[in-house]
Amino acid sequence: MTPPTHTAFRSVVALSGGVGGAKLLDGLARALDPDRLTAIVNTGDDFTHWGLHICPDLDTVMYTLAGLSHPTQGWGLAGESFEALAMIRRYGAPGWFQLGDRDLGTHIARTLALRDGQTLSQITDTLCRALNVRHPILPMADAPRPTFVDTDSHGALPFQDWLVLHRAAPAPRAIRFEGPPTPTPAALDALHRADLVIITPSNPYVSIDPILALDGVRDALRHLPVLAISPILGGRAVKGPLADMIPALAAKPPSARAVFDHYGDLLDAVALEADDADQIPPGLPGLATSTLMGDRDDRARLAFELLDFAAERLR
Ligand code: FO1
Repeated sequence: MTPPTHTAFRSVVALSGGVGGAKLLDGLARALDPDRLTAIVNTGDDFTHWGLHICPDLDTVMYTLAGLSHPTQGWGLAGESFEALAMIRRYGAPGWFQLGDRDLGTHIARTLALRDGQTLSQITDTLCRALNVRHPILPMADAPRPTFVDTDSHGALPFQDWLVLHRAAPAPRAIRFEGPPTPTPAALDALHRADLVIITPSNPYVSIDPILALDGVRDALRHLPVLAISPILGGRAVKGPLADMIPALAAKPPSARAVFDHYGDLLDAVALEADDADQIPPGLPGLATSTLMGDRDDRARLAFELLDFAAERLR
């Protein structure tokens, strides 16, 4: 039976990157009606590939909320085929980024609409409606704002080159964002209307920081209750390169505490894996629970726990 939706907050905004953020959003979307939840999604990972505009995090969130995402990989579509990729590789063209055949339809539709002069916000809304995603998914910015990873061994690498082409092997020295730091009007408006902000368990350096670095976002958050969920469990990242990035960028071992310290005084409460309860920063309310989010019910269970906890401790 579907549990009743949560009504303690009028307007929850969740800041999200790809896979971890998308899973929690999936749970939150079951706990909150569409007029009570807005996702602001990182677009720093976006890039042009095969002449197409690819938005990995927006697509991961959109496919996940549509119930279409790949069950184990997290990104891409379930039951995807890769015939176009095989052909591209046969021609010796760049085949390091795995775009599936159906996924290509999304990138083509988006690229055509961008060429027609639509904004990324408008296009994302159209794509979400077509996939029956009812909760608003907002790109953090309409103009490109690409993330670069500065490395000693390979110089400055565009994010997907670093993550996928080089398998995140070159140690990052710094993370940089280029392009105008202008949030979409809708994202800023959502933050101004919010009564709770959730920082989902995404990578703080390359998924959440790009959002926090936009004009007006940190200022808006300072006036709001902010709850962050750790993407590090028992010193390891569930997915992605974060556990190696923390020592490289912050000179400390990977831990939930290192993530919370990175966000600093923006946070009003934290949630983390039960075994990591000793990592709750002193003076902050902390929820120690199971944060792994296996199936969809587990995601909803965590979402309700987080909202109950926030209602009790942050209002
Ligand atoms: N990640 C990979 O590690 N390898 C890939 O070939 C790959 C393809 C891909 C295609 C579409 C998409 O939406 C995401 C894709 N991702 C791939 C994931 C993506 O690079 C990262 O997970 C995100 O940018 C990080 O949040």
